[in-house]
Amino acid sequence: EVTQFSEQAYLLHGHVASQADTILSHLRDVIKQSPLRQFVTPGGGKMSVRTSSCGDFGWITDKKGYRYTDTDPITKKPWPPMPETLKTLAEQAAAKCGFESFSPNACLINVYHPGAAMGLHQDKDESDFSQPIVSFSFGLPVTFLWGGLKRGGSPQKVTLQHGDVLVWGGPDRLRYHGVKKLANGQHPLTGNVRVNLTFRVR
Ligand code: MD5
Ligand code: FE
Repeated sequence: EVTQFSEQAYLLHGHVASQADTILSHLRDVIKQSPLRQFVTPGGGKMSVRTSSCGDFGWITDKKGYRYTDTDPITKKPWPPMPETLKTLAEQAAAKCGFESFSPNACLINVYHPGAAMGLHQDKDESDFSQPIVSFSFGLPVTFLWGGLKRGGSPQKVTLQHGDVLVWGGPDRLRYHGVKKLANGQHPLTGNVRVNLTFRVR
């Protein structure tokens, strides 16, 4: 089942639920090599989500700003490779929504514990906004906030559940979005967390 929010914004309900076990085991392998960490934003605040990356590039933030790097600032080594299965699944989801030539080179891994949230923001640290973003959600459900192209106004609320996939491109690529504070809960595959992957072209 597909919900189309807008011209080029889609929610594929439960699309990767049947592959969750495989995907999560790849992620465990990645975070053994590049551990989850809480980044500090340029403003000095510690992010509530725990983050790592895989692929040719990883997204980071520190006092100097938001950017992509080819090495993990903790390990000083290249980010772990993006597991081929994950890359293929992201490309297939994008193709389903009309983005036939999507080939992500960065996968951001965000782990939300109860109380973690992400304020309204735009994903604009990439160089080519004609490339879509594909997101996979696992574990606990969360309320996703879907805003406009400018700050202000009240965003629409959408529940993202285990196995859900978002594909966001074209004019919708630069919408403000965020997630509400994660509520306590337990999920059979992830325990008390939500895992979100975003596949991007840096
Ligand atoms: C999440 N993660 O559910 C979201 C899913 C992030 C982030 O926002 O930056 O890690 S990403 C959904 C998304 C991507 C690109 C554009 C838009 C939404 N949008 O315009 O609404 O944890
Ligand atoms: Fe985002």
